[in-house]
Amino acid sequence: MTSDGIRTFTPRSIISSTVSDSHTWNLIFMQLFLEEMGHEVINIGACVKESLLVESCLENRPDLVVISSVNGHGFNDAMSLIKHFRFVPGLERVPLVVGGKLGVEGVRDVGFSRRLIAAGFDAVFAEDELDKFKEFVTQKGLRAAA
Ligand code: B12
Repeated sequence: MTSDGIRTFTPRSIISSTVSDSHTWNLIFMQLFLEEMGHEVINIGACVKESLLVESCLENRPDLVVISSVNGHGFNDAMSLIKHFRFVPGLERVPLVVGGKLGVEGVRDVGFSRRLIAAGFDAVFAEDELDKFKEFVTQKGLRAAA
């Protein structure tokens, strides 16, 4: 609540890479991007084991979880992650998205999005789809409101 009596909402996001991915600037970029939208961001970094991501989500109860990967193994790592993640009690419905350079064929998707969504992700974004990501965040009601 502000001094004017206006209710405030600060969405909390967790940003994580996948277990095999050691790139970090993508994570920093996504952190700043979400902070600009008013999010409190917990960036748990690169080469994150599935168990660490699960623990962090259970502890911090995020409004949104963003997985970012650019090393080319993103699709496979994300498929492995989602099979585990969605079966953890309490994490069945937390909004979870993945994006970046998910394969080794540039922006070519070859069914990645469809398969990741069928497996339990709420949305999948190509590296150049930041506008679409912003729209997703807004539609979910996850823009900070003063
Ligand atoms: C710097 C760099 C490294 C550094 C990383 C240092 C660090 N601290 O991060 C080092 C040298 C360590 C490195 C290592 C490797 N790298 Co490298 N690396 C790069 C490089 C040159 C730049 C990446 C970068 O920092 N970009 C700046 C950030 C801000 O941009 P970004 O990562 O692209 O993220 C943007 C988008 O992808 C998008 N995005 C990302 N995540 C998400 C999530 C969502 C939800 C959304 C909406 C958008 C989104 O938004 C961001 C802003 O636009 C790229 C080539 C390139 N020009 O992209 C290769 C590149 C990513 N690397 C590559 C590879 C293969 C590797 C290695 C596997 C090489 C090797 N054989 O060892 C290893 C990785 C090992 C591992 N275990 O992961 C490949 C990946 C291949 C692919 N995906 O097709 C690339 C594309 C080079 C290439 N053309 O082959 N790398």
